[in-house]
Formats: sequence, C-alpha cells, structure tokens
Amino acid sequence: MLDVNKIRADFPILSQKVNGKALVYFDNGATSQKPQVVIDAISKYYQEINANIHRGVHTLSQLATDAYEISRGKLQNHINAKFPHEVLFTSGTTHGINLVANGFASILKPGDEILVSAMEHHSNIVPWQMLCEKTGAILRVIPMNLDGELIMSEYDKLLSDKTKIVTVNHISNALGTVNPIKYMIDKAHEAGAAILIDGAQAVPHLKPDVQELNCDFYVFSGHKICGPTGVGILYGKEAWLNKLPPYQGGGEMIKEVTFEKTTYAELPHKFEAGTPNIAGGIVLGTAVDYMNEVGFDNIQQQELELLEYGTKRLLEIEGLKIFGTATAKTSVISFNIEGIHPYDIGTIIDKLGIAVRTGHHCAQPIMDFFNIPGTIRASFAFYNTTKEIDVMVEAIKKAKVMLS
Ligand code: 7TS
Repeated sequence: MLDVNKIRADFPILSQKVNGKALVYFDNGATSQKPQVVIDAISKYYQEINANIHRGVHTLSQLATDAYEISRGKLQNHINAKFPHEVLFTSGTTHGINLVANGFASILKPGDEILVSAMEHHSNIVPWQMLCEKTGAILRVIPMNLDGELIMSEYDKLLSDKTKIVTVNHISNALGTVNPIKYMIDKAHEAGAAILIDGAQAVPHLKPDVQELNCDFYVFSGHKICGPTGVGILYGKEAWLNKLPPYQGGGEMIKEVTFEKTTYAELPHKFEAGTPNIAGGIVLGTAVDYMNEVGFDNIQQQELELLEYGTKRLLEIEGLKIFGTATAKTSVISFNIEGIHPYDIGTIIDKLGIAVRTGHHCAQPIMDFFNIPGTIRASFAFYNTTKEIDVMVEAIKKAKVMLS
C-alpha cells in the first residue's frame, strides 16, 4: 500500500498555496509534478558535470556522456527494449511522432493508407496528414463508440494490404480509455503494416514492455512521468530504425562529411543530431528510478481508487455528464455540466486553488464526435488523494450555484 502522505512530501510544489488556498493539482495529464530527487538531479548535473557529450576527451565530457548513456540504459530496462540503441532521446512525444512520420515519406506511395484512431491527440494526427500531403497516401480513421472505445470490428475491416502504418494512443488523454493495443499490434502485423503506439498518457500509469507488445515504435514524453520538460523517448525496432532515413542533419549524426557525400552514424546517433537536452536525458533516468521505487502496482492501486471515488462523487452533481466511460479506463475524468461552459467552471475553481484543464485537450475530433466545445478534465496521479477530490466536488458545486 502506498503511504500517500509520505509520497506527497517528495513533491515540494504540492504543499504550496495557490490563490491563498491549498493547491489541488488535477492536471497531471498535461504534465506531472516533480519530486525533490528530480529537482536536485538537475542542479547536480549543472553544478558538477556539465559538459557537452560524445565528443570530448576531457573528464567532465566523459562523465556527462557516461551519465547520459547510463540513463539510456535505464530507459531501455524500463520498457524492456532489446538494445540500448533502439531507445532514442527526443524532445518529447511530438518530436518522436514527427521523426517517424517524416521517415515514412521515403516509404509511402500514392494510394497507400495510414490508419489513425478517432481519439488521437493532434500530435498524432497532424504529422500523418502532412505525410499524406507529401506522398499522396490516404488517412483512414478507426471509429469509436459512445463510451469512447475503439470499434475493433471496424479496425479489422479497415486493415488491408494498402495499410502501411497504424498509429494509435495506448491511453486517450481526453477520455482515459485504455486501448486494446496488443490486439491492434498483432492485427496490423498480420496485414503487413507497421504500428506506432503513442504512449504519452500510458507511461505515467504503467510500464510498457515493448518486446512483449511487439510494437514497431513506442513514443512518450519525460515530463508526464515526473521528469523534466523537453525530453522524451522514441523506441523503434532496430530493423525499422535502420530502414528509416535520418530526420535532422547536423553534428553527432554523421560518420564522415565531405562536400561530395556524407555517411551517417550508427544507431542511436543517426537520429540524435546536435547537442541534445543532456540534463533532461540524464534526469529522465532519475525520474524513472523514482517511479519504479514508488512501484507501478502501488501507483495503479492508488489511481484506481481515485478514479472510482472521483467518478462516484462527481456523478452526485446534478446535470454532470462524463465523457469516456470505457470499461478499460485510467484515472482521467472528462466531464461537463449542463448549461455551463467548461471554461467558466475551470476559472472559478482555480480561484479556490484547484488546477484542472478545460477545453478540447488538443483532441478536437473527439469534441466534434460528442458535439461539445470541450470538457473539464480532472486527471489524477498517485500523489493525489480522495480528500482533494472532495475539495474539488465542493468547489464545483459552489461554481455551479454561482453560474446558474
Ligand atoms: N499524445 C498524447 C496522447 C498526449 O496526451 C500528448 C500531450 C501528446 C501526445 C503530446 O505530448 P508532448 O509532450 O509532445 O506535448 N497531452 C497533453 C494534454 O493532454 N494536456 O496537455 C498536453
């Protein structure tokens, strides 16, 4: 069992007051808070070993390089990748998806098909639309039902020998749905297609095993798992990463440069042009160590309690409707209150110290599907408590009275 008070003491920001009230932070889907060990590790890097990596013979450069590569190894273990060079440092999920989409420009022909799901974040829609514009490929959409679950019989029908890549999130940011990705991966492969999993909203809640999943690509951001902003991971199977062309040209990613011809470096450097976010890469390893110390079983147990309690308490509010009622769901609750704009609720409860997100959550097609302008989204992390949910529910009740 998780000792939540002990865990909360690890996060200095959680004991802050916002607008004179104790902070209730329920915007974990956007970014997680950072424990003291992560904050300290950032300072320690700059105080003790700051140097550019991979190209220095001097001691600090070697220390920084070692720390960066040790962190890559930690991430490799965390997601159970076969090789460290299958684990690329990126600036985040968006970067990872763009890197893969850009690479597929050299593979796709006019008329080839890309399948995306109806519940993607814009960062897993727009890069593929840009790719279609570039190549003449066609984007097809895997539909969902009113509970916010992808319809697998429709997915099966959409797959064909024209499908070259399927791209789907593991967990939806706006609805909390956990998608049946193992089934989807196996089916994509049966059709001869590659598959990318956007794990941005999954990694805060679970530990993906990329070998067991057998996905071709798995992407996520460090800032959603207690790490710093500006760093993320793109896992790709070795064969795919060897096949795709480099994304950006520059230093680090080359073997030899002449004005006549340049040859590219081996993995992972082929995809890591320029000076990376060195501190971010190193400290992402610290963040993953922290999450593993807390333990994903404990995290899931706490978050399930928050989801069940939050759902029950919110539904006590008259006129409140939850969007995203899938059987397999994580600790995200998106909702609206009849006759009230989500933005108004968000603004009023912020005055009471409560941080929730309002709007379309960068998933406009989901809002169009439900025919709503947006939702209020409370996304819980393992350091949240049922008492905080009570505070939010009371605040929403107050806001409702003020607005009606
Ligand atoms: N994919 C999903 C499923 C996401 O939830 C997000 C960010 C991204 C991709 C993009 O991640 P980035 O780190 O590259 O920006 N989601 C959210 C959110 O729900 N609220 O703010 C950011």
